Amino acid sequence: MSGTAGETNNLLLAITHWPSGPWVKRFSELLPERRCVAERAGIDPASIGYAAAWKHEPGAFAGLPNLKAVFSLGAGVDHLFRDQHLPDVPLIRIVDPDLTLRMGEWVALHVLRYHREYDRYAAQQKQALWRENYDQPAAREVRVGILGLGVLGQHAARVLGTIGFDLAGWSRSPREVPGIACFAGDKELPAFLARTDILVCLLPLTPDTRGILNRDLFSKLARDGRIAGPVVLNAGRGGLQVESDIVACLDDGTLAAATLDVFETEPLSPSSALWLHPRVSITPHNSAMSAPEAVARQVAEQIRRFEAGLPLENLVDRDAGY
Ligand code: NDP
Ligand code: OXD
Repeated sequence: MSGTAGETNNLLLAITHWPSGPWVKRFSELLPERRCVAERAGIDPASIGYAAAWKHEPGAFAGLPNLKAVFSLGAGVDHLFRDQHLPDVPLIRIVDPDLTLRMGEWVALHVLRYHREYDRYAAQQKQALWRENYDQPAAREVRVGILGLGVLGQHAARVLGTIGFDLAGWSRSPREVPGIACFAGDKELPAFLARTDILVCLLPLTPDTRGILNRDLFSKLARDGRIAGPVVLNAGRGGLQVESDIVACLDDGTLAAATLDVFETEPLSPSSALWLHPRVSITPHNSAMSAPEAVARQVAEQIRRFEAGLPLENLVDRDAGY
């Protein structure tokens, strides 16, 4: 068995849904003095000091007596909490400029798509039809509301603010962000929704936010906007949305369109009505991929900081669930 009793700082990579090979390779380059393994077999459990996880098998960290921290390889941590046996060690999430920039691109792409009526012109092109729309709103006339004013929400707001959109954001605790009308908590949610034409969801999935994107919420979005009707974008988590409500609200006009990157069940079933719905756009949970190159560096730096006696950063609040 590798890993002698004296070693306690090896790294276990507990990854499903993504290929683990690139992660093992990158971590081994960054942390050459220790073993970085994707399997527990053949390694002394007492030699594992850290774990890095993406949708790990529940129980994967049980029986690791020297485990000091678990790192999520993504910004979201709901996947960690599916494990009832999650050890009582610090949980750390990813805050990474590479990931944040990618999300900003995705949000800008899809907000602009609705604002600039991309689908109308794509349909016209198919008919060789030259028809200008002389009633195009300016970005400042379109109200974008961002659910979740954290790292990703605030960056998306900065990108959209540069384009000129009229911005609002909603968070759990009150925030002040220049250039954004800020709303917080359940009490202020209706006022936020009432001034939102394009809703961008960048919330974490927690017991408080599960199913929040439902008919009741959609029915409170603005209906007096300069675009064709309320639009929803969700790149937070699939568990935030009620997919049957999205389809029904699109069909009865409560929503004009939806762009979804995340789904109640992933991969999205081939039989889902969302795939072929004419007003739904789908991306396969890749709005902001975790690139091993960038994300592994973050984790390796944190391990080195921790071993040098410095505090861990981007700690997860277990009570809040994010
Ligand atoms: P942060 O923790 O930085 O921000 C979360 C925001 O959501 C905060 O503003 C927080 O409020 C708010 N929030 C949390 N709970 C509530 C609530 N009950 N009511 C109102 N607001 C709430 O997270 P990130 O911005 O880094 O990431 C957000 C999520 O994006 C991740 O959790 C993940 O699920 C998803 N994600 C998706 C990716 C993809 O590829 N699709 C990629 C990366 C992330 P407060 O400010 O008060 O704390
Ligand atoms: C994340 C994700 O949480 O990719 O980082 O979904």
